Amino acid sequence: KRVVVATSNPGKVREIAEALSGLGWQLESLPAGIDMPEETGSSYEENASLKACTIATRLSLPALADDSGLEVDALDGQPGVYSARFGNLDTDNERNAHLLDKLRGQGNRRARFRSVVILAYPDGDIECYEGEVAGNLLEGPRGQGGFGYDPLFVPEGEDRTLAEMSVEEKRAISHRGVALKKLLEAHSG
Ligand code: ITT
Repeated sequence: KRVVVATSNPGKVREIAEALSGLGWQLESLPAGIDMPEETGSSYEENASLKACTIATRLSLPALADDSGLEVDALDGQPGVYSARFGNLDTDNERNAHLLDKLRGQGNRRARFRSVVILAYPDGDIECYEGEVAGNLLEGPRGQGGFGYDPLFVPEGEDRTLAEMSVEEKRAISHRGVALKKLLEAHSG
């Protein structure tokens, strides 16, 4: 079946395509001229549903969206749903530097990524899947893979950052990988 991947983030497109390759769905990116809606919700679930439902209705096709973020214990869970605009900064590098600044001298480096994936249908039906991964934040970036805060984040039980892993390795343990595995299982067999 045809499914639109409703995201403007190329890193998410890559990870979703890899994780769902076994389903045999025809995953399509957003057509030119179709913009993502503004994220006005206050939770991952609200924002994922807003993104998936808006695009599904607009294109009359099933649409898959992810809303995700990084929750840092020492910052009381920030940046959370505001991870994409942390510090009002425009690039991953600037946001990573800002996060390191905020955590300078902080011994508690615990954090987790959370993802809510929603598959919405034009008739209004939705399916919702969640995943999370706990870990620790380094004091400087390592690795070139992934996107966002990946170069700073070492998952629990690992010694490499998510940015030092392949797309397959990241999928096996990441918040988004966990959520997408649930979707995959719900649609296999
Ligand atoms: P779309 O809304 O168009 O999908 P976005 O990047 O704005 O793209 P979000 O609103 O869900 O997506 O923001 C999520 C932000 O959280 C993202 O920009 C990163 O800064 C961070 N993030 C989420 N998942 C991540 C991951 O797997 N690795 C690193 N950072 C991640």
